[in-house]
Amino acid sequence: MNEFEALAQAVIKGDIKTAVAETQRALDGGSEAKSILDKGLIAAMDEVGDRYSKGLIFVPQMLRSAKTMQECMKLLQPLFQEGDVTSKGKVLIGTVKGDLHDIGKNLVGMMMGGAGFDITDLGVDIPPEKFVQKIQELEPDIVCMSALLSTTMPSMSRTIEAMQKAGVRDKVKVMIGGAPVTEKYAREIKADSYASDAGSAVSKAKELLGAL
Ligand code: B1M
Repeated sequence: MNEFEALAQAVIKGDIKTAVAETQRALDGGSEAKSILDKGLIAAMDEVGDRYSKGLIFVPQMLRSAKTMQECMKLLQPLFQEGDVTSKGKVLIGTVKGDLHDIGKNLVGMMMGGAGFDITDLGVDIPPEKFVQKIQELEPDIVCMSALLSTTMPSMSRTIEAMQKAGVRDKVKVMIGGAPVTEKYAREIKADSYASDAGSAVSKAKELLGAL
């Protein structure tokens, strides 16, 4: 039981009103946004995933919890803004083809945006050719890909191959992440970097661009 137990329970139940009120209460009580996120919201989504795996809940309940978390994140978003907001580089981000999970991707985009990167978010279920088209159009410094399903991870590899074919692979850095993704997988598919969470996505992006 931690200080965000009531918040976590509200997210698990998909009770938006209580969850938003608990998030506000935690902020008013002086809790840090990062602790609320990690110990309250993300911990709750892990529990939701466990309950789904055990057959205790089904997709509609997962969806409701996701919506609840997203509403709470709206309150936290302004607090992830870093002081120095001079542009650190252009980032293109999206969840790969076949995958509809966007909470982690949104969190990565939110934190990178807060740290001064210009973010273009392509959304979810993004096919390789769409990534390529947007790279040609926007000339980003970094392309971030998210996947939450082991079945959609190969879309990351296919996107890198499509970038190679189109002659744009060497023009951008590629960073990948998402729950089933690993450092080893990033090396296998020749991505430039892997980030396990949104905070490290920011520091890895800064490293990639030498903007530390
Ligand atoms: Co889905 N789902 N889901 N789901 N879902 C998981 C991922 C699962 C692990 C649940 C489980 O079985 N325990 C499982 C995947 C198993 C696997 O393949 N390994 C699963 C499944 C099976 C499915 C469906 C197939 C279920 C079905 O229909 N039968 C289906 C697939 C739909 C599809 O995508 N085609 C499905 C659907 C859904 C919902 C739509 C209902 C909903 C998503 C709603 C939404 O995103 N708007 C949903 C949810 C909510 C989950 C869980 C419960 C929570 C995901 C989440 O938002 N976590 C999830 C279980 C879990 O993860 N514990 C589960 C919170 C979020 C902050 O964490 O996204 O991991 P995460 O992001 C992290 C890091 O991974 C990293 O940073 C973030 C934190 O700082 N990160 C990056 C993420 N992207 C990054 C990109 C980067 C860097 C870091 O770029 C550089």
